[in-house]
Amino acid sequence: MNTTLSTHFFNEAKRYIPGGVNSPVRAFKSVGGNPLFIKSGKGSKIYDADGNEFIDYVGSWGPHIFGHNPDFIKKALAEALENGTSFGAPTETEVRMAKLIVDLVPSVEMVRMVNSGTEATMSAVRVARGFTKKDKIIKFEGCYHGHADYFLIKAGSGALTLGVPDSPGVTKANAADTLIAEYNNIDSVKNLIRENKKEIAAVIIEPVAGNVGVIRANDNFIKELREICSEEKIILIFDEVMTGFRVAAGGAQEILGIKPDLSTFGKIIGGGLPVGAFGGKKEIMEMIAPRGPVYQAGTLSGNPLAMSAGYAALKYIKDHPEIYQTLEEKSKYLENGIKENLKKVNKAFSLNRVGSMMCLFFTEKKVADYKSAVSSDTNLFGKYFHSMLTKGIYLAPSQYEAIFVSTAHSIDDLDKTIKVNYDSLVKLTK
Ligand code: KE4
Repeated sequence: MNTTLSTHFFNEAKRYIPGGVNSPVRAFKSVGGNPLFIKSGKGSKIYDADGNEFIDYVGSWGPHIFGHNPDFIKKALAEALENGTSFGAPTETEVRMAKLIVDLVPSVEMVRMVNSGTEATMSAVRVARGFTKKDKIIKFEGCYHGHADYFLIKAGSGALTLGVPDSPGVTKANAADTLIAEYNNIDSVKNLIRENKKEIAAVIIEPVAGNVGVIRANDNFIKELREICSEEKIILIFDEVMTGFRVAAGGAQEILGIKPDLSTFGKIIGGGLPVGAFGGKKEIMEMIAPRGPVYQAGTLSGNPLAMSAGYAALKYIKDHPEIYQTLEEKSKYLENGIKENLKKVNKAFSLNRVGSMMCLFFTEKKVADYKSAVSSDTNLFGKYFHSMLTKGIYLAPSQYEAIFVSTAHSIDDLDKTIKVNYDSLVKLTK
């Protein structure tokens, strides 16, 4: 595979940008080799600087549920651009967007738009602390909530991938207020609450973890977590930056049947542009400035271009709820194909899937928490990643990320992926 231009761009990028990338997980560090510089995308395909074509399962890490550059989002953006890019003043599109999010997610009574998932989770924790007048939070080992200081403790995603789940630069004082529980282990939560009586403002959780591979919260666990938070007056925050509008129109909270107090969103709600949001109970959200005393702000929050792309994406979801059935069928088809291949090569690697997000773990352990996830053979994953890549399948360059099926992936795409998966597994396991 010719990667001359990508290599040239990467060498140049490393002179001006730390690690040559603007987000660490893009650098291929854990899988080896150099990242490909992508030039364009359309539907299920992306094309790199050297003209190589790939079936893309990263989808910009989740936003592209309809595939790359769908015409209806392009059209919405073009129309918005005619009016200008940004005003730093309220616009009608923001009202339409807020109403649509409130309409699609029953637990959200009010919502504030921001520019990334990190801003959303960071702000949700701040308002939970302001509302409860308590300082500590509980997060779960392996969950990733963006790069705000108080989350970079036992974090997932790129932090886990690069082996820095606890980042330098996070002060001891900050870390002291973040308590770590074990995913799907309700006793670990009960112990922390007992040891920190009346000091815990919030529990933040990925209701389907997508940054330690893919792990679904067990029904009993998430139900008990909801009950404990209510009893202890702890704000339950569902971080749905990845799962929001991905696993269902109402997110993971719809499929789990649990109502959090606050939810955070990102990715899909921007239609490919930088958008995050946090929302939930009115009495909590009214704590936020200028309505209340908890400060939160952003120059480009609710940006008209981003709102037009995001609104087009969510409006399509509202008007076409059947896409989730389509995504389920396509994702099940891919899952079954890979499971058939694993049987043929006599390998019982774990494949976890929730809707159109999934992860093939290179471990034969059942993966239900951080410990079982990190038993995966990341070297073998790296070889698998490159075997798939050189045959035209672009996966997330990390064992601890999800891959995503979009409505744009055709059966031919899935059949090719299943075939290349088989050839790669044969090569790696003989
Ligand atoms: P951003 O600040 O990257 O928009 O969102 C942070 C975030 C928060 N919560 C969850 C559940 C998330 O998955 C993320 C970001 N996800 C990673 C991919 N696993 C972003 C990719 C990257 O860091 O480049």
